[in-house]
Amino acid sequence: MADLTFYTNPMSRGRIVRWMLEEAGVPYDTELVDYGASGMKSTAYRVINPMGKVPAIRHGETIVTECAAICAYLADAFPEAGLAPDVTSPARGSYYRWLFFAAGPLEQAVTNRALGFVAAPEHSRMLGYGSYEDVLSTIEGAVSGRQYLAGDRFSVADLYVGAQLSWGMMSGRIEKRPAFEAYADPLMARPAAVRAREIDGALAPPRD
Ligand SMILES: N[C@@H](CCC(=O)N[C@@H](CS)C(=O)NCC(=O)O)C(=O)O
Repeated sequence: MADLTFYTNPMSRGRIVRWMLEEAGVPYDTELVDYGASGMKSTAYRVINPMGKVPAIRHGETIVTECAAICAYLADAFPEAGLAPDVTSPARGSYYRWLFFAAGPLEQAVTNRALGFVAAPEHSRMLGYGSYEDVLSTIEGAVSGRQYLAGDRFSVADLYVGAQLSWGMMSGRIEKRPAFEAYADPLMARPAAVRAREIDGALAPPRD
């Protein structure tokens, strides 16, 4: 039994963490959690995540929830994988900036829009993401002409932003833009990303 347990469902944001685990190249056990009362919303699972949601990890005695936090935690817990800029590196600024931007404003703007919540323009001051349009043009500016967001090598910021953009475009929640595709497509072709998709694809229920 590994010291690291990954709680997930193959049809969930857990796919982002699976990719991260495959990039880190460390041994882990997977515990599949079903949607609903007997799985994610059970008393037993709420000990892991009181929100009753996946993904989550347990590393020794440490429990981490929230995709972006899990990925950042794993990068620091397994530094030999080289998935985060050094804490003293100036690239750490861009690393935090885009990781938090994608976990907050980008996710909220895209989800709210997909669900049909339309805020009046005068409410954009109160909304952390301002507007969907501003969020998309900001992230477009960040990725345009760049292979990586933090310094000159792949990091968790790319994994998380790339996953959001790629799966967002695939589901139609994020409009396709050439800059998004040019940035995200090579990330999704990384061997660890392909491996992660294969693992979760095999665990997912067959399509009718
Ligand atoms: N902010 C969380 C979102 C987690 C989340 O909403 N997960 C969904 C699956 S993608 C879930 O577990 N939904 C089950 C439910 O709420 O009943 C993260 O980034 O990890």
